[in-house]
Amino acid sequence: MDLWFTEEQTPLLTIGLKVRKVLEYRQTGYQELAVLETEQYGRMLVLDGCIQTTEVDEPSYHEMLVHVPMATHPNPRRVAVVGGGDGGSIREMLKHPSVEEAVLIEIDAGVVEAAKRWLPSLSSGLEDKRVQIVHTDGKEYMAKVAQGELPPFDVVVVDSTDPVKAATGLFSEAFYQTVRQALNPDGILVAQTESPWVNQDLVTGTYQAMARTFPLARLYLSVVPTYPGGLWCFALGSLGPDPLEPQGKPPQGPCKYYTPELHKAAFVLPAFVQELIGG
Ligand code: AG3
Repeated sequence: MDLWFTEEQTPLLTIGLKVRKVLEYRQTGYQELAVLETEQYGRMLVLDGCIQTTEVDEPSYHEMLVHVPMATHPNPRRVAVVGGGDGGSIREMLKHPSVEEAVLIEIDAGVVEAAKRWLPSLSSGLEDKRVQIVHTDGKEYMAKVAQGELPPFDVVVVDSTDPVKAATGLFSEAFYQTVRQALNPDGILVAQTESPWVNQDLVTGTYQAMARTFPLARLYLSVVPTYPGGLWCFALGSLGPDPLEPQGKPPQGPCKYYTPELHKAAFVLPAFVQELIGG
């Protein structure tokens, strides 16, 4: 049988992957969740029709999202992931031996359950004793940290879906300001901010919001073949160290994508991306 999954990345553009098997398909209460086994990229998590991650290309996303801020910070001990219920970002954070506590704030318990069942290569770290999983809205959780009800973080990573539903507010300046208040001195925030080919206004808007919120803001890139446009942005805001001069240590576990050289190279932007952020 010829079974294909198609994501409509924009009304004018699709990506299609041949599917070997449907492993799970259900409504979680928050969203429509599917885990599909694809011929090309291994197992794949899809939420509301949008590809979130595949076993094969996920390192170029999770390693760059996480190791750039974690190697920049001199000593990240208490860290958080907002979203990221598949566990890929937490797995990468645990490659930094300085980490004492890693909090995963994922609104949808269904995503964590599916990842534990079907995506062990991503979710393995979720059982680590340094990890705490909280199923609540990331904005509400960070507001509590900002108000001093919960202890602050050294590094916060926003590993969200596209700006839809509960994730919309995670791309706002108000949220960045809340996270700024939830950080220790020298703290760093990184957010995934979509594609410079297909989400140009969003890339400009989120970078500018980051630059208004933090004394230092930078944009960097990776390549994720299954995401719209392939070329992918991350916006970083820092209260202390500059990612161009990392103060910490590289990850202590094996990486498929990240290297200290690539860390620096990721900040070298194509002309059209420089233009998007007013450079
Ligand atoms: N977060 C970013 C996924 C965005 C993909 N967008 C799309 N396919 N339209 C992924 C979460 C992985 N931990």
